[in-house]
Amino acid sequence: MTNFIHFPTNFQWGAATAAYQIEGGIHADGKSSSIWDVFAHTPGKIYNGDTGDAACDHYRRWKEDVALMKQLGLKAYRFSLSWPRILPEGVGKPNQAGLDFYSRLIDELLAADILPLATLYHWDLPAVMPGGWLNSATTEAFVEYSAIVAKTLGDRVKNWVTINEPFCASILSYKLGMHAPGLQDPAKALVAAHHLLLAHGLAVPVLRENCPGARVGIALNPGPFYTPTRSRADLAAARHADGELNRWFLDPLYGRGYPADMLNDYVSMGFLPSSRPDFIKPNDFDIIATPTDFLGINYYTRNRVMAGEEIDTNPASVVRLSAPEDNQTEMGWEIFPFGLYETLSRIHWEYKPGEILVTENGASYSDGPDSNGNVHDDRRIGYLKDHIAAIGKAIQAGVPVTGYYLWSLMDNFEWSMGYSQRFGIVYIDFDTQMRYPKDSAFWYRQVIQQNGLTEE
Ligand code: IFM
Repeated sequence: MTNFIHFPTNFQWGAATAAYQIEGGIHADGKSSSIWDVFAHTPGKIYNGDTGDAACDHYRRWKEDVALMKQLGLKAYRFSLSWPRILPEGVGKPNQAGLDFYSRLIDELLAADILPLATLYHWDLPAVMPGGWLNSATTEAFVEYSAIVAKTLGDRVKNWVTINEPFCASILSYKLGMHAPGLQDPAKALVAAHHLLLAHGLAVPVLRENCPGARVGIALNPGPFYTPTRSRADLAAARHADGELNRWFLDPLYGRGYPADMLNDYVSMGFLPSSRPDFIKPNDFDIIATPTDFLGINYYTRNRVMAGEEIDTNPASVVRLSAPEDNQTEMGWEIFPFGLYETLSRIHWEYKPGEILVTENGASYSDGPDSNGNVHDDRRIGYLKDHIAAIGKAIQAGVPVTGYYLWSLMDNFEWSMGYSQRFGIVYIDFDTQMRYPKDSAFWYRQVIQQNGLTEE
């Protein structure tokens, strides 16, 4: 049985990238270093010692890249702005050359009839900001940066994502040390998470004031947790892990403050001095819950967890289980499209965002060009087909999804994994900077043209 899944009219079929992952030009035209420039140049932090110094050279090849997007039939493009390119001091005088770069890119996108969706923060904080996200002054600087960007680019960009994946920018970056700035301090990670959420809430009205017709949201990376048994201990582990990844961010954004069970956990673990620590100011939860126009969801996989031995005394005693080897991408992430349906439905029913964009979804596979320059990435096509079908079914069930941004337009710098992981539908030869659209790119073009796909 085959079944064609139609998507709504004007569905935003797009692809996504982020500044540090593709631009290169790290010190071009007055750009200052970001925390990722510093981190990537710290020995031992990135696989193979890779850095984003050159990346995909998009800073110089942007025109060619927009032509490629047009050739691939994209209706929308999600990219991020580099804060240190626009404000090399973090605050103060904008760097005109940096703003001009994005201005040209946006003009080219609009001329190609491609809707721009700009992310203000995809992790490349100016390195000059003292204390990074531990300092509440960074939230104020972010608001200043948002105003400048909205004033300059907001006549043409109407769709904005404030912060990408605050979980990664706090927990991975300040607790687990895997991302810049590479701290391993759980208490500080909670301070960073709070300031990121606050920066988002403060920026929403500023974007609206400076950009008539702005539509604003934040992009989270939620996902479901599965346990091998339904034992009390395993469910307790899943509750804590779900609280850390999902509810710690969703609850305050939708007016509920931080979840009480997680506040208890963090106090008992010594990560918070009390359930109302000093870094949470009286008005903060109202600011964080400022209504938005859409919620961005980045989804790749589900999580399998079980209780560790100390679960009775330590709520964070969570053991992460790996995916079956025959059902994972090269990131080691399990292929689980139902988890996307589940995540979209859960968020729709529990939090009721007016609109949802899938702001990232995709798979890492290393297939490269054959002697004719063709890249046969059937495994990626299989992954995309099943995940897009899951979105179609969620829409049929009433979830208001209005766009899909495939991660990623092109292979790029995959953070601590460097260039070893390829998520693109366009292959990049990092030696020659040649671009090779993969089979998945032509397959996606057809999905866009047909505004849907056949489910087998
Ligand atoms: O490459 C990243 C992206 O920057 C944020 N979301 C997940 C992607 C794949 O790891």
